[in-house]
Amino acid sequence: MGIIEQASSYAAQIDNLILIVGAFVMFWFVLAQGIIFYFLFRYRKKRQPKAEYITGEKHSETKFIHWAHWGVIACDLVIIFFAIKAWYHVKQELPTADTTIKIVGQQWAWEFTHPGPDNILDTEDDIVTIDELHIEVGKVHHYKLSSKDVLHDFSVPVFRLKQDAVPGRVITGWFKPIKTGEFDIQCAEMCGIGHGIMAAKLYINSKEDHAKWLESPNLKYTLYQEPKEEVEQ
Ligand SMILES: [Cu+2]
Repeated sequence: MGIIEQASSYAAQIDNLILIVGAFVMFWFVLAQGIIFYFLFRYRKKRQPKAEYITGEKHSETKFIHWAHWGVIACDLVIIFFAIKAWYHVKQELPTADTTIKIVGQQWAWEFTHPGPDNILDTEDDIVTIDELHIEVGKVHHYKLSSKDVLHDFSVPVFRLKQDAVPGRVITGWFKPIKTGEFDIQCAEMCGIGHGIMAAKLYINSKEDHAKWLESPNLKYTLYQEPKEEVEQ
């Protein structure tokens, strides 16, 4: 559904929630407009030349407000129920990780640390990239999100995922990509003059392609690394 593809396991759930809100809004909009136009037509001057003054205090009159009022509250309860369910699934639950990545936001780029072929972070074979994230389809990914400077927001529209990066904190979250392809990542929190161009690419690959990339990650940008001091024997 929708204009933007659904590429995570929970994308459909988020879309359905928005659909429920849209359906309720549409229902009340059509109903209210229908009543207005019905009255406009029914009590037009030709049929009702003399206007009546109604104070609107009788129960038979107030019920038109109260019924609609309770109806809207009932819709709210349904929305709140599904919203909490979605929130709990995306932000509170943490399915067991198949792999864990590190994401660091900074003015104005994203730095991704992939665990490399051994699938363990903070080891020699980690692959650090700038503005490109390479992941494998169908795997549950945990991410450890942090920021080097100011507030950023890690936003992946095809995942229906947004998570603030807060300086001084490491925030853990998860996603499970369900289709391969090349998608957008964008910072979604005003973070300075370069905020608008703080974008990155997400590459969701098949198992085979991802294994190939791990073997030879041809990187567009490489990080500057302090040259290792050679110890003379
Ligand atoms: Cu930003």
